[in-house]
Amino acid sequence: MIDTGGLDPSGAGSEFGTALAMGDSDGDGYADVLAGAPGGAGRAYLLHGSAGGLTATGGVTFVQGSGCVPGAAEVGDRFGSAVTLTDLDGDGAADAAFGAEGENAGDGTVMTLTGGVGTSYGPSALATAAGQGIGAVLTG
Ligand SMILES: [Ca+2]
Ligand SMILES: [Ca+2]
Ligand SMILES: [Ca+2]
Repeated sequence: MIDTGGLDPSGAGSEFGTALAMGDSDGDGYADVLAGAPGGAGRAYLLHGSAGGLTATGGVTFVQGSGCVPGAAEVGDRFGSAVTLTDLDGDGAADAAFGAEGENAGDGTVMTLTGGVGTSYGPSALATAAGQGIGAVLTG
């Protein structure tokens, strides 16, 4: 049982845990867990590892349009449909990436956070057709 403290992923239909990824996001040597909850607009939670296991202390909730996450949270976006926690910029700390398979009426998008900067990749950036549901699956 993970203590998620005040992050409250338990709302009905949140689909918490649909996607899970592990990586060390802060370089402290303990693996952290990124969990997607794509129900509704969708969100994702970062829980930090510690000597005592996963903890909600210092946990972060990611929502589109909040902090450095690009876009706006809209029902059906399914932000968090897939997540990865891997080092995208080579600085030694894992970076979060999120799929939102329902973004823009099913076009989908992949968002990355590196160095506090969020970037969104949709069909035009990835040179794919519309309506493909980009971000349904991510591997990293
Ligand atoms: Ca860590
Ligand atoms: Ca959106
Ligand atoms: Ca990094």
